[in-house]
Amino acid sequence: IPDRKWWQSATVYQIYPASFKDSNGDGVGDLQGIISELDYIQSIGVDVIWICPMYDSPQVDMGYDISDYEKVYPPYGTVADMEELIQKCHERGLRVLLDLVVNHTSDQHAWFQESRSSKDNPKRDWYIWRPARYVNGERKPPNNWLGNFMGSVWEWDEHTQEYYLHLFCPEQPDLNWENPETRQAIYKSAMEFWLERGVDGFRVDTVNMYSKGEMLDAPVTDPRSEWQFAGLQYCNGPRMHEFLSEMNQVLEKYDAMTVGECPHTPDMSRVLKYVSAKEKQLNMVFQFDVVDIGQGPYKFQTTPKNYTLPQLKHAIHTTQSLHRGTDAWTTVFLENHDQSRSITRFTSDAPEHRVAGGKLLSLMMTALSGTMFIYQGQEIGMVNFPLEWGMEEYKDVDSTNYYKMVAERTHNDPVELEAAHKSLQHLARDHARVPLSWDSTPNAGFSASKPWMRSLPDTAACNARAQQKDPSSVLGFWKRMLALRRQYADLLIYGDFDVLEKEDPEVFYFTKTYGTKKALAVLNFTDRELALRIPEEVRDQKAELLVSSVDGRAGDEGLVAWEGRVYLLS
Ligand code: TEU
Repeated sequence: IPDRKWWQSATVYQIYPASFKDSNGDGVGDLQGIISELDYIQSIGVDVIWICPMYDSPQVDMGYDISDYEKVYPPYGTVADMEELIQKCHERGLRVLLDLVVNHTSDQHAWFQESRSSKDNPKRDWYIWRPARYVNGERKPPNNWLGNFMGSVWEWDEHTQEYYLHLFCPEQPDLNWENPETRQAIYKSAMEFWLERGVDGFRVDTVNMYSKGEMLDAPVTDPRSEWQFAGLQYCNGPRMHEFLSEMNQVLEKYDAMTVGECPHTPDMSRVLKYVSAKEKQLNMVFQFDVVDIGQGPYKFQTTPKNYTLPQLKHAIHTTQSLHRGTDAWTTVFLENHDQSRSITRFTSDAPEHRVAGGKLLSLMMTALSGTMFIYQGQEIGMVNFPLEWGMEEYKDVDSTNYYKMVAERTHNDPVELEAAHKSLQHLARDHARVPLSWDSTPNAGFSASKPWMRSLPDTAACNARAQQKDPSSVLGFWKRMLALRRQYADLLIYGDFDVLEKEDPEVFYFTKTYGTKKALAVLNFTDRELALRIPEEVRDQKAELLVSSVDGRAGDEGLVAWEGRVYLLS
């Protein structure tokens, strides 16, 4: 089929450099660590690696606060190490994506240092500065928007007596995309510098936040707070498509691929406009329907695990529908560095179920259409922190700021603090950021010394080296499924998705259709045995078992706990 693109059938492996592999024993992962494990990465059966920010940074938000796009964070290595990594990947046919973080920089970036130095500095307008408003003589920020990491999105600057905008930490001031000079500087420094060095594309951070619109007050949804959720206002602003068209001209010169992060976008026609091929904006996006499941606008104020299987089906249906009858493309992912572990969230991390849960989710994902993304550790079935771990193990600013906010708001009410801790046990970004469990030696074989984050204790039950030798492991199953996905690409990667039995709370049934070919997935989302029931719509067809997530199944017997199957229908 001539108009298929290489990135459509690709599987991308996401690497978090701080926690992948430490080659020099300082407790922090690094680029040479990644280079040393390219055999491992390739053995999974992936085609592309995406490296989370490895740029120079004060690390207030783990590298999403960049102080120099053209330098590497010294504990990770150098630009020369990056060149070596890109070359070694290309030699083996692996492509390389970098994280493009250009909604904001670090406050330590030279651009912001100049911008904040005086009101008439030529770079003043490269960031978003506004005067205060005064209410009853009291100084107030320009609007009531809540930042992603708690508190106002506005920071007062004593020196020049104005506020600047930061949708994330105060140390992450937002760039002013309205200024054409700023945009040119971004393209040159953050994009062309690395495209010239051979990178194959970008995962584009917070890509729908560049155009801020009018910045009016957000409606009050949390009466306890002065600051209100404003995601629906600062995402998808009026000039987004114009900015992305311009950015795409740079990308096109290098034939670079893009996957944009697209939070707070319930309107599917907006999503479609970003990823429709004829619009020439982005190749694909990460929608949040699945990972935000069960959450309102306030992530940690949600009771953990309060979602139902019908909700999960609906969320998956939403993202899968994007490419149906359109010229758009979609993505498949359950984890990344901002999400807790999928086995814990969507199945069960109890010792007797975690392997089955990991395989069930692997089978589900590999049967969905779109470009597939696997996050480091997911391939071996890593799970969330043990419940005994205290607050001192949570290092992420998203987690610690939330906990601090609850402490302040409730004057350290132990019940409220316990609830906050519980919520973090389920949803904190920290769970994804622990060192990868390589083997069962100290520090999980990640580093020769104490790692920057504590490694998981259960390395005997879950580590990469043991699973590499064991075809019945979660890793063994991923390898098998990725090969099968390639073999049945028409159905599994490009097929049309339909949910059957939408309201069934225990079993997820879906079909994939491509021309006259058809497959049926049957997934038991409970920890109990269930009788096999084939939905009426497909009951009169011959079903041949293609694969089960449990070894040795014939296909006509009941489903064991967390078992998933794919049948070919004819
Ligand atoms: O995330 C942006 C984002 O919209 C969220 O997923 C965010 O992590 C969440 O609101 C926090 O609860 C991206 C990066 O993936 C994230 O790691 C960065 O912290 C953020 O941008 C700022 O660059």
